[in-house]
Amino acid sequence: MATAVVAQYSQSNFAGDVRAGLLRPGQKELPSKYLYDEVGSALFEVISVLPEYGLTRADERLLGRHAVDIVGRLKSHVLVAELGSGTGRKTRWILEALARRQRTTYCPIEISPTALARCQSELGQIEYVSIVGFERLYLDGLLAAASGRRENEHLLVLFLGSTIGNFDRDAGERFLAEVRRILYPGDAMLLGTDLEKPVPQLVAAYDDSIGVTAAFNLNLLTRINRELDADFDLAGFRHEARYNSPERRIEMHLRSLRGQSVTIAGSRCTVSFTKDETIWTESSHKYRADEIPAMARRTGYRCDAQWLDSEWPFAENLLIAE
Ligand code: AVJ
Repeated sequence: MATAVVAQYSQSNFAGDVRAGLLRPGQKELPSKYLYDEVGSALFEVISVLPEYGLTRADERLLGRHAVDIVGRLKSHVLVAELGSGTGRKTRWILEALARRQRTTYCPIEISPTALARCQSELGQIEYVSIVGFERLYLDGLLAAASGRRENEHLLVLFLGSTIGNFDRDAGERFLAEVRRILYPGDAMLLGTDLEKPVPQLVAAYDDSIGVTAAFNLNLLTRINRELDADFDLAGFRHEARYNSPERRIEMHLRSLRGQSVTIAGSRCTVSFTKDETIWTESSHKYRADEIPAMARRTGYRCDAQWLDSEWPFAENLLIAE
């Protein structure tokens, strides 16, 4: 049905974040949100269908199987806001289940304009669903979407795909608490979390045999070259996925294969790398099913229900704001 996009302005500071992350003492890092430019978002779509990467399929399987049960646990009249919708493919199940009960407004919140456009065309045709997209960072977008809620409309926040795993554990909890401050008691959040599994399986999921994840990671350097007028030599860096057991997370790094220096004109800096030094580009934390209800309680929710996939350990968690 109706679709619209609200407010497009650049909300983040790529040049400044690159400069800060590469000049900091110790481990160099880049924020993982910058992986998702047009090419990065397209590569992630490919990753999500790789045989080694079962996460997205597990998420979608759970939503497909349990959408009716999930929706049945919500109050009537919900406004749906999705954090990092991507192309919105998995969300169809939830929207269709909701639209069977009532007219529904869906607000995808997404920093990638191409992903947002795809989401709007993918989901724009569902009867009784109107889409209002927000090209914003998560909390800004959620505030904006929540301000459009009608009286006695409850919010359902979708945070799928284990995107929460990109935050460190503490920051993930702080984020849940910040979302909670925007919610009213009785509002809901559907949280997808990837669960622990054998390390070789996890490493393969983030270092696939045909190199799509490697391209996804290295694309960040081409993006810096293009948008910030830098001279990274792509052949001088290699993708690496490692499991950090104490932290229970996969880390993606880009390893410098030799001593080298790189000039990033748009960030007004030159960065030097020693041989084998890495740039840490992403973390993907893994959870135990029983730690989610505990996280929920600490951040102002109760975990009303949890659905688990048996093929690829993954949990869909329905949190209700207390
Ligand atoms: C989209 C954040 C869930 O962490 O598994 C996939 C991103 N990175 N392969 C993840 C990703 C490398 C993905 N999330």
